[in-house]
Amino acid sequence: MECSKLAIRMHRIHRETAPGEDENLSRDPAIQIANDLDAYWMPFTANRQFKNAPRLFVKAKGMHYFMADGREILDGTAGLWCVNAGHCRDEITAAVAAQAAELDYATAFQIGHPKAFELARRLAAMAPGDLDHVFYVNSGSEAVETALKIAIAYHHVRGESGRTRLIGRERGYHGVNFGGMSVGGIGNNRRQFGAGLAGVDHLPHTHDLEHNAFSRGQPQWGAHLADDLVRLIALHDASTIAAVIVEPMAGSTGVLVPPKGYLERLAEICHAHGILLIFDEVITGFGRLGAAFAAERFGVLPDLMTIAKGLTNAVIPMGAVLVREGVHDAFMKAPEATVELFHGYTYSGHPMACAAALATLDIYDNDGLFARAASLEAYWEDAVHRLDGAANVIDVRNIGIVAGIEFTSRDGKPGARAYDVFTKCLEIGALTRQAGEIIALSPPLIISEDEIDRLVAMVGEAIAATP
Ligand code: PXG
Repeated sequence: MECSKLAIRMHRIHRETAPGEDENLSRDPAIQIANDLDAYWMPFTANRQFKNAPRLFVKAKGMHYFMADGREILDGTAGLWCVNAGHCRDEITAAVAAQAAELDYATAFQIGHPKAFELARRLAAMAPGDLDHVFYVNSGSEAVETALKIAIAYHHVRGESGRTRLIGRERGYHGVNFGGMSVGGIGNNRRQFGAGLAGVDHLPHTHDLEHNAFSRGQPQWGAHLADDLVRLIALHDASTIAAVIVEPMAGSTGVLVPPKGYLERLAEICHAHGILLIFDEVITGFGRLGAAFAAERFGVLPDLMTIAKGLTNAVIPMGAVLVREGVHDAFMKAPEATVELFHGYTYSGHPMACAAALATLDIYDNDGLFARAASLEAYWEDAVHRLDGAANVIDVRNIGIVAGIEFTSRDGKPGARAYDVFTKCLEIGALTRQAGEIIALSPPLIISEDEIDRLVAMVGEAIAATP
């Protein structure tokens, strides 16, 4: 049965037919399999709420998804901040298909394959400063774990084994593995999982609507919040601190744009105390802020940078850590037969992922997508700020091709209003992303001005229809 029809029947059967109620349907094996919505435990999803009213994407092209019932949905979030070049690009599809036929898999341990080296060279050339070395992983979460391990190991190989402490930031998101969860600053992501890593502390977040509501681009207020690092250094002593990790712009907690001067100050304090600075650019990398990386846009060079998502246009999972020359070279002083870093994954530098990434980087280059994002930013900014006066909206903020729209909460139900706006948007025809009481927008960088207008109009209509 065609996928979309199957999905519609799944929905209907699940809602209307108890098991065994319909003899004809239960004899169809395809339906029996598809009818089992229970087996799939969905990530970051209210599973029972979803399964009572499933939403299924069955196809995508360019700026659009297509739902099981045939409706076209304008992708206002580039999937999950990752499909920066738009969906189902023929060049990537062809590269992945050719790679699957030529070299499906090769171990990355003690043996290489050409595309892994080629991609590393391309990424090093693209990255700012001397972020010239690339360690491959398969996701943003793995990139974060890897960066944290490299930071601690860096101090170890230099004889400063006492530097094991890690500093994150409140409202930071660094994936879901134990290191990333621990340095992350989201209560809900930590609550169920015990104490996490020992020796972790957090900077305060920079979100303050009293000072920064409705800012366009970087807010003026808040650079001084970086000075909290001085307090943490006084408390723990720099000799115990390995690294500070922040997202240059926090994405998943609702688009928290760094105040002017904040990242510069953070870098200055880190460097003065021998602490490595890690930028988690899983969301901000690959054009999202109108430059290859946020580090370039803000003119602040971290020691390590994590990337994923837009690296392959999300076609094949892949992440990486970009490492500065000096950090990498500290590992290269041991005898030649030494494995310098005892770390890696079965799928590090997977040939299919490398092929997808190379084809993706070609598209970014050929279509000039980062420059396109930069040139669209002013139009995007004006468009999203049309929502400034909308009902229950207490903030609209933006940078690059990203916007966050924040709502007042209904009594005792934080997040409920934004969730309703998200579902209403989908009904109307736009995919948005809910984060607490915020709706985040981050469309593919191929979006046209007309599509920006339509996206903002649909979000406006959804807000107006949401009590
Ligand atoms: N770092 C950052 C900054 C991220 O945004 C990760 C690490 C983890 O990446 P993986 O590939 O392991 O998921 C992310 C992921 C949201 C949302 O709602 C964002 C992410 C993941 C899930 C939801 O905005 N970003």
